[in-house]
Amino acid sequence: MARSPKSPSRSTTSARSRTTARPKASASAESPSRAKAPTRPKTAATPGRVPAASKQTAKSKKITKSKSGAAATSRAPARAVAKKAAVAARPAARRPVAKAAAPIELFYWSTPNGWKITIMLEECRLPYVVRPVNIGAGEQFKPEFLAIAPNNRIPAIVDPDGPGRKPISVFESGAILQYLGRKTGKLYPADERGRVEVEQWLMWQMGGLGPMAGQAHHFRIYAPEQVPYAIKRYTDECNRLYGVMNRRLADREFLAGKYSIADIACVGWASRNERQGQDIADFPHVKRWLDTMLARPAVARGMAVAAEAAATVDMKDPAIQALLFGQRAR
Ligand SMILES: N[C@@H](CCC(=O)N[C@@H](CS)C(=O)NCC(=O)O)C(=O)O
Repeated sequence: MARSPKSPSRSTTSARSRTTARPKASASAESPSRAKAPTRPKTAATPGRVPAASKQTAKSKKITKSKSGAAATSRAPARAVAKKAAVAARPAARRPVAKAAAPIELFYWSTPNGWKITIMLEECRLPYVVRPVNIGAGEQFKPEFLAIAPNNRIPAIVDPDGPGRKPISVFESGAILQYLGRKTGKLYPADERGRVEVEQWLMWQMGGLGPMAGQAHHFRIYAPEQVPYAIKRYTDECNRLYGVMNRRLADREFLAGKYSIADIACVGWASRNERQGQDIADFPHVKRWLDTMLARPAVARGMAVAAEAAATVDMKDPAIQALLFGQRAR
């Protein structure tokens, strides 16, 4: 589906700041441990599009390779300089205007599933605009949101510059991470072995850590009645999953070896380990990984997006609980 619905919520949060103003320091997506100056995402990463700049570079390189004389290699830069000077000499109104990439629309609420996407967008330096979907006010049931997210759950995105340079919408956080990874070529390896490593841990989060931690939060914190069996069941299952993660991280820095979308999928849920009844000191490798993750500027920025709005929703309010916890087929 390629429709871009109007925002379910009236307010758009930090659209301008998300697409323009950016904090200065950031670690790059490819090199997790080194902080780099921020770079705008390269449009070359967009499928089907070769930006003018890279076409020119490729052409210049071809000339250099196909002709061996020094004169031949130096003519191309000279021509480029002359062309640049001619363009600069034109009146501003006649200069070609660089087309900025249209921002991705992110249908979002500040939760561990929503953070996966803000973190990925921040890591990839992709321009985006936040469309808040207040799940405490029932905005996830608005027809315009359901048109792109039929499961009435955030997050979802609309990318105006999708495959074939046409808009595309994507729901389910794992599918969105994979889409953005393929689109940018970042944090999701293209080779089959690397991809399988990432996908195993991404699916482990989607089918294991996320749902089990969600149930632990529900029965430990939100459920209107205490159900000891359910509390024990989901606290134990989380404990087992943290054990799996701890063993995995004992001999590698990140879940799939290198930093990837699998780590991004897990960090929000793992950051809430106390709410799941876990003592992180029991899982020293998870703790080391979590500290590394939370120290990444893009992770901190992603988890901070529209946090104030979500904090105003009282999850213990019976009306909100009825809306969120009493859902049946519609
Ligand atoms: N499997 C989905 C789960 C998304 C999900 O559970 N989103 C919650 C917020 S964390 C939501 O939108 N809840 C709204 C509701 O329960 O109606 C994904 O990973 O995208």
